[in-house]
Amino acid sequence: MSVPPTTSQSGAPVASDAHSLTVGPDGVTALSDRYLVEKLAQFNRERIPERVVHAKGGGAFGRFEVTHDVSAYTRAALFQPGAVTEALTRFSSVAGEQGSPDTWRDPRGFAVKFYTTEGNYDLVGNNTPVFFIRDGIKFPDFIHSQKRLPGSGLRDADMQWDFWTLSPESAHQVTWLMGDRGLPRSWRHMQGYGSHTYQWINAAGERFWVKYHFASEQGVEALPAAEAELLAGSDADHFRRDLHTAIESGEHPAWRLSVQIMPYADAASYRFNPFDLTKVWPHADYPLRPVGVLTLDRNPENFFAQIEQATFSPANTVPGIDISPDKMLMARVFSYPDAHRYRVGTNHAELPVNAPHAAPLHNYSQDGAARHGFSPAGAPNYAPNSFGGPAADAAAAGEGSWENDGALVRAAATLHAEDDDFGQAGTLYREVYDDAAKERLVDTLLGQAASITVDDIRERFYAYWTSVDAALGARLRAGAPSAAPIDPGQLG
Ligand code: HDE
Repeated sequence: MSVPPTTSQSGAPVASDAHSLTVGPDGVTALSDRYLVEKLAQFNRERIPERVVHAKGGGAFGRFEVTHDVSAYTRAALFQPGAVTEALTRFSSVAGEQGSPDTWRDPRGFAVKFYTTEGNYDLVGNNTPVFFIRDGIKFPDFIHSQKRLPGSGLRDADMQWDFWTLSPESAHQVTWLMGDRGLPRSWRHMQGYGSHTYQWINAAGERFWVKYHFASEQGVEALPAAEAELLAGSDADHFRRDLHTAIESGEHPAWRLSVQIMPYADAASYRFNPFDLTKVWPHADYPLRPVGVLTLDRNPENFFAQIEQATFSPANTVPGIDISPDKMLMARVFSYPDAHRYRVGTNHAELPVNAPHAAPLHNYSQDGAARHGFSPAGAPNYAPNSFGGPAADAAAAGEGSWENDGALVRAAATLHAEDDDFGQAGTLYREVYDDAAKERLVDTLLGQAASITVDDIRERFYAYWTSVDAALGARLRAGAPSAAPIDPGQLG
């Protein structure tokens, strides 16, 4: 079979991929062997910084199809009746590094990039509807406590539970994490959530608060802890393989997107702080309304170019969608573009996977490392100008807004009638977890208790779970590990 000649990166055919250029067959290697130097130098630079969280993941392309009319609540083009929008979704774990096992207990990232006709919209959520903290200023500390001890470089249960038991707002999410959602059977068998409250703005400029829910059409299934442990050793890429194989074989995973919609004025008096990321809005208060279906039907052609270099940001909103006064979300819209500039580069948004696919680009951004896009010669690179350059247009931008007043303070958010740190965690345990799920939670927590070595922290661990549910706390304390960790099988 005739094949093209191998070339250098500048396109010139090369003489050999097997022999360096030497003085005689046994002599010194010539530094002038440009191809040898180019090949080794490129190899040294193949890795970019991994994501500091959500480093391990995988993803696929597909489309989002609107199935129900929500135009009364948002003018966003991608949510209009009949709209079909190309999408990219990346799933991930949180604390593990790039090579870590997919099946470690962890929340999973569920990040969707919609290539809409009004620009790219990124909905960067998880497989749980809440989060561990409610103020972004705690995020680096939280992640430090979940990763590795600075001295030994080892992960450490004392550190994890020290942080969690000193941060009671974490209880709801930790109850999700230590339950079945912390070990999904695969990325296909888990839900997705926007988690935060976002703002929708309709064509008349009316504002609404919304929460996003992606319901897996494959069903929601958990991976038994013992099986997860075996897979962690036998197939670290189990979830990545599962998704790739399913799509290759024509089994296209899908999720039904629904939203909860809260009238703008309800926020002030709602029984929970609607912008507190550690809380859900009970569906009885604001029922789910169907919007459309996300289907993944195309594997990446190149994992590094299309998944490793993909940059998802909550800052990427489109007309008719905006953020909300959720302290975590307001921190994220700064942090993500900052992470992208550091990890991928100043012009990360120019890469094909991150550039708009269905919307025109008109702005005065220019230059920067590895820049390759530019405006036509003679086009102005400043505004305002009298040479026909683009002009900002508030009506086209369709931005949201909310009222704010008061002195600058550093303080906890205003408590609403039923705000507390353990109530919704207790409801999740008592009313959502069935008996089998409760047993699996107890199993997991006894294992966690057995790995805590500092008595004070273990005591706080029991108090934390007693605050979630008194019977659960008593159960854990009674099952308190002896010197030798309890074998979950002894739960009886
Ligand atoms: Fe992230 N998060 N995050 N996070 N996050 C990142 O962005 C951050 C948070 C989530 O597949 C980083 O590009 C801050 C909540 C996903 O590429 C970083 C805070 C939720 C992904 C970052 C949070 C998420 C990330 C790392 C507290 C669910 C992977 C590299 C205010 C609602 C997206 C990067 C992908 C990635 C910052 C909390 C989900 C460091 C500061 C809450 C799914 O910028």
